[in-house]
Amino acid sequence: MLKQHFCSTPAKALQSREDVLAVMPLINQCEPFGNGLIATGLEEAGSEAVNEVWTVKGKVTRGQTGRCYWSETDDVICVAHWLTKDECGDIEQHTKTAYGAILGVLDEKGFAHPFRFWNYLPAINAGDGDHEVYKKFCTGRLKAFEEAGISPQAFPAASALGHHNDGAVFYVFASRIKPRHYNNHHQVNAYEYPRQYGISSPSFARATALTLNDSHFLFISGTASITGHQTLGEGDIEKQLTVTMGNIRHLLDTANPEQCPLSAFKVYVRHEKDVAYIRDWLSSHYPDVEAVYTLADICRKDLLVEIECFCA
Ligand code: 3EB
Repeated sequence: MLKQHFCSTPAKALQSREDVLAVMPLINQCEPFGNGLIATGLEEAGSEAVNEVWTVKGKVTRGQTGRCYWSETDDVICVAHWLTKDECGDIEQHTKTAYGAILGVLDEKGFAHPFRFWNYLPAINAGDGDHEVYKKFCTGRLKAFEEAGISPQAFPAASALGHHNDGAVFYVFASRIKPRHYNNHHQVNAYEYPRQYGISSPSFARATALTLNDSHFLFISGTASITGHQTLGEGDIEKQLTVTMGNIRHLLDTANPEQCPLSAFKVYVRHEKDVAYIRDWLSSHYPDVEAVYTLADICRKDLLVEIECFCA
C-alpha cells in the first residue's frame, strides 16, 4: 500500500492525484511549493526531470499546521518542514525547533511513531571540527528527540545529505502502529559513535521495518562505506561501493523480519565522475530494482557515496 517510484510525469500532475502521499521533484530548489510537493534541493545526476513519488492505497488528505506541511491517510502521515537561508545560519537551533514542530504535529494528529526521516541541508560539510554544519544539525536533532522523550531505541531510519543551494528541509513518515528498528552488527550504532565524530552522535537506526494492513516494508537508512565507526576506502569509489553494498546486504539478511525484497535505491553521489561506475554496477547486479541517482554531499567529508533502500 506504500510504494516508491521514480518517474518523469510532471510534478503538478502527480500532486493532483489523490493516491499520492508526496512528490519529491529532484530540482535545485529547497522550499515549499504547496501541499504534497517536497522540493529538497537535490538534483538528479543526469539532469533528467525526475520526480520521486510515494503512493498509497486510499485517499490522501493534505494540510498545513504552522510551518509543517502534511499529507495523511488512515495509517500513514508525511510531514515536511523547511528552513530559510537565514535560519540555516544557526542550524543547530533551527533544526531543534523544526524537529520539535514536526514531532508536535505527529503527536497532535495521532501518529506516535516516526519511522523514516530525510534531512537535506545546504553546505553540510562547511565549518571545521565540531562547527561543521552536519555536526550542529546532529546536536539540534538529538535535543529535539530528547525533549520529545524519544529514546535511542526508538530512533527511526534516516538519511542526511547536503545539496548545493539555499534552505533546508526535514521530512518524516510516521505511523500509528509501532515499527521495529534495527542496527547493523558490522557498524557501531550511529547514536553511539565516539566523540571524534562530533559532540552529539547522529540519531538514527540502520533500518526500520513496518507492517501496515498486512503489507510489510523495510526502510534502510542512508548507508555508506563505514565498518565499526571508521570510513573505509578513502578516495576509492570501487571499495566504498563494495563496503556500502555489503552493509546493505547484511541489513537485508539480518534486519528484515518479513524478508521484504529490494524495491528501490536512492543513490547519493558526491562527484559526478563516479556516477557512471555506480550506475553500471547497480544496474548489472540489481537489474530489477528501481534506482535514482542524485548529486549530493555526504555527511562525512571522506564518503563518496551513500545509498538508501526501500523494500516492499
Ligand atoms: C553513517 O552511517 C553515514 O545523520 O541521519 C547515514 C544515514 C548517515 C543517516 C543521519 C547519517 C545519517 O554515519 C551517514
